[in-house]
Amino acid sequence: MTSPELHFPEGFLWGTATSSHQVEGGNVNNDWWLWEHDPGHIHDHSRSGAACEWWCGRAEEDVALAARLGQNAHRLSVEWSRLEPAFGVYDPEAFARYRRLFEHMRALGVEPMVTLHHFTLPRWAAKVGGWTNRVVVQRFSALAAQCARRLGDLVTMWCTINEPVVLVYNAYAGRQWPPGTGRFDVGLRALRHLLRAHAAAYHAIHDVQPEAQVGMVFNMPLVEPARPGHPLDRLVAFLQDWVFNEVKVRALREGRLVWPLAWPAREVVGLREACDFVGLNYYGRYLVRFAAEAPGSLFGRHVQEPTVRLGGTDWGQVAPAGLTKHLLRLRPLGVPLYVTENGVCDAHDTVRPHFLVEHVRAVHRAIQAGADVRGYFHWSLVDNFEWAEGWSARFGLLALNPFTQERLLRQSAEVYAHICRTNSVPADSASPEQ
Ligand code: IFM
Repeated sequence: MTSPELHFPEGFLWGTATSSHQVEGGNVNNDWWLWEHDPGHIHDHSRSGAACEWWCGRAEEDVALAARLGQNAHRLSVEWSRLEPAFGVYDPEAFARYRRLFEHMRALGVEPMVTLHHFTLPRWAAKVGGWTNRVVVQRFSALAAQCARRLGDLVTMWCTINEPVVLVYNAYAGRQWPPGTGRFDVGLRALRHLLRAHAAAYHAIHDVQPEAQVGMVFNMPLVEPARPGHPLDRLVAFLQDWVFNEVKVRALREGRLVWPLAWPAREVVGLREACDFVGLNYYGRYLVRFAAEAPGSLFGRHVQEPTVRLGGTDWGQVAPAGLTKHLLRLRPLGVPLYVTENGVCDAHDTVRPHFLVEHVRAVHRAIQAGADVRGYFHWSLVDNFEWAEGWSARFGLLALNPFTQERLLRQSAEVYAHICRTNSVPADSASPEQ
């Protein structure tokens, strides 16, 4: 007996997500390229190198395969260091390359959702202090206007900034990503500028392309106390949830940065109601335990449940209910929602098929409960360069050998294809037929 299907609204977008530096290859003119070439920054000592060779032509092949697998959308990013290789100088060839790709996608029936900033900065922008410098905010909004002008006939959905808090946490407050400043105050300044940059880009795009849909993308882990009855675990879980999640939700709603305790709120110029949709990146849950010796992580340590730990890194735990919960938390913003990333690091595809089905069901539950979710993008289409983890973290529906560029379909690619083609997922725990 086949199980009943949970159907999604007509026109729902089913896709995968990637970002320029992680797949294009040869992005020599950005801050990450320099960072990777400094020993000690990438845990497995690998480099992005040729990545998935998207820039030199494989993007078209991979997107065509995605279309054959039933996907009708793809989220990708444009590389700022290619479009504006020197301060104020745009490269028409780079715009033309993206035009060719977006035309190809449209011809295949694959809707492009395009991110303008996904972690990387041109070297010239990094040199002047990156997101700590207001000039970079102005240049970003100028870039957004250029993109709308030169690509707006092919792209109607723009994501301005990907995961601002993750970026600030790793790059400015922390030392894991460039520039590796390691200062909380600098992190706060960078965060304010990133939100300003979003607002400025939002208005700049709308000036050129009034019908565009412009949103921001947030990574929102589910943060819960490791010992639910323990007051200090509850306090640190509350604080971490605020810093990672609540601050962004409030920023969009109120147009200002609101912190817990007695920290003063700060207005962000132009931010209020400057969002046509919100993108949610959801990977899992962190259980947090009070740790007096960890002020840098707000006195909380993440506790891993060994049964679901994949690989050596702290990816959070498989917890689809958190996806429903966060979609419903974003619902009062009153704008359409997209799951712009959701995935699992799983080279052997042992967890991913089940993970995928359970998270898609979690999206369905959110829709049933009233959230206006318009699409789901799995991270990622193909294994790619995973920042400080290098090539050791594998998120793709397609397994990639970066030395030979050979791609192999993982089983989860077929599982997802069934969901995309039928616009539905089975209601019970049986996996979709392949
Ligand atoms: O690979 C990253 C992506 O660039 C941003 N969101 C999380 C993914 C997996 O870590």
